[in-house]
Amino acid sequence: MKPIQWFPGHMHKTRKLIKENLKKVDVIIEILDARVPISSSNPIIDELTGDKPRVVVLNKSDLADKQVTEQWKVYFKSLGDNRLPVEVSSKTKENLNAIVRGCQTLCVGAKWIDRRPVRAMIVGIPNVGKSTVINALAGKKKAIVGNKPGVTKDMQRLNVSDSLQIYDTPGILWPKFEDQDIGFKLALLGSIKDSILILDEISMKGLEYMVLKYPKRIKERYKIDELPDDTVELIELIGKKRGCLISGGAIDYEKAINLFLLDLRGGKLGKFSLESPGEEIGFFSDQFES
Ligand SMILES: Nc1nc2c(ncn2[C@@H]2O[C@H](COP(=O)(O)OP(=O)(O)O)[C@@H](O)[C@H]2O)c(=O)[nH]1
Ligand SMILES: [Mg+2]
Repeated sequence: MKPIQWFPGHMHKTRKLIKENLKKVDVIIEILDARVPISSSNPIIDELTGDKPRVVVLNKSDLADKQVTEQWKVYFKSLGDNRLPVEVSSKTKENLNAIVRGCQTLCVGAKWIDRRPVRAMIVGIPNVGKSTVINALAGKKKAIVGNKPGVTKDMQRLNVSDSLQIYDTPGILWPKFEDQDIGFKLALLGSIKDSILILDEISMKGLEYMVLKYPKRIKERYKIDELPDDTVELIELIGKKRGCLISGGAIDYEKAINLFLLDLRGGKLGKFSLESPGEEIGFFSDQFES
């Protein structure tokens, strides 16, 4: 995965294209990563779409904390009648039909509903699973996978069924930049490569978060009875248990933290979410303590 460069010119063009194309659709299908529904949202969608009905897709639910995803559904529902949150996994194809049903539900009563399919536009930042969703919905029909960073293309149209027609985002949408915490969470999940230089520090924060939310998993995975308060000490313990050593027998911290990161991303620590409704933002960007 190459890092994506966000040029103001492209962002401006995408914004304009979305605005134009919004007029042609009845519904927005907003794809979010269920583990980070706020951090994986794009800031212009709320601003541009107004009252347009929206299916809020909490995708990758196979990786997310089920209980937290439930809370997110309640949260998104509370934002208004024009939003319909659904929880899906486009990878395992679980509950995919909820997207199709959701589009229908949001258009009940429309005067054209018996005459033509619902037209929906799929939007979302890179790596939330747009292509996987489109392909899964398309079944054997052909759809395009993969992003070409910075390239704005015409909308791709796809007939999912007699009742639903979907269009792909006309351009690449960017994550929220204003908050460092957001970039850190996306980097931890491997969804952006921008913050790679401080990935070790971000991983430490990730470990701290896991200890806070899912202490049992850490204990079980690394066979540690009592978790130390200090994260550096914990890394040391993990390194010791897993034989992450440099010559002379000292702990290889980098190797140990990387092991944790691979475990986290590889699902070895179970399903987890990195944000919950009402939780204060700032945990991940908090000053890294040494
Ligand atoms: N576990 C899991 N992985 C997913 C899911 N949806 C997409 N992915 C993975 O996330 C990555 C990005 O997906 P992609 O469809 O290319 O995202 P896009 O950039 O939004 O089009 C790929 O490695 C997918 O296999 C899902 O529901 N569950
Ligand atoms: Mg894609």
